[in-house]
Amino acid sequence: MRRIFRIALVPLLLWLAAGQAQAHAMLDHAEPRVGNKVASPPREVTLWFTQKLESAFSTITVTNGAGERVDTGKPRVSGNRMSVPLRPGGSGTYHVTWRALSVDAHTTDGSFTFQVGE
Ligand SMILES: [Cu+2]
Repeated sequence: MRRIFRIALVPLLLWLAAGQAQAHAMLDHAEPRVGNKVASPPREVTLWFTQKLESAFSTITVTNGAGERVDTGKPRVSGNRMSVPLRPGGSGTYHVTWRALSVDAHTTDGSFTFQVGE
């Protein structure tokens, strides 16, 4: 009895672990694109994820070349997309830091940069 239970349990746990890993909201792509250069300061930053997001607790912080915050606060979440408006921040290296709570209640975070040139 105990042995049968063990045989059944191991594949079940592996299957659960694989399912959970796939369910995390990872960054799929962004606009402006990760590492790219754009000519003028963007009016917003939009991120697309591999999973739908919960709007509460999902955040985007953007700083400009001078290290000043240029995001205007709470991001808009729609399905697997999250975006935040920016105020004018001039040229330089922009840093985007994001934190995402996916609908399966797992949190992921990350950061990337893009360049704004004249
Ligand atoms: Cu997950």
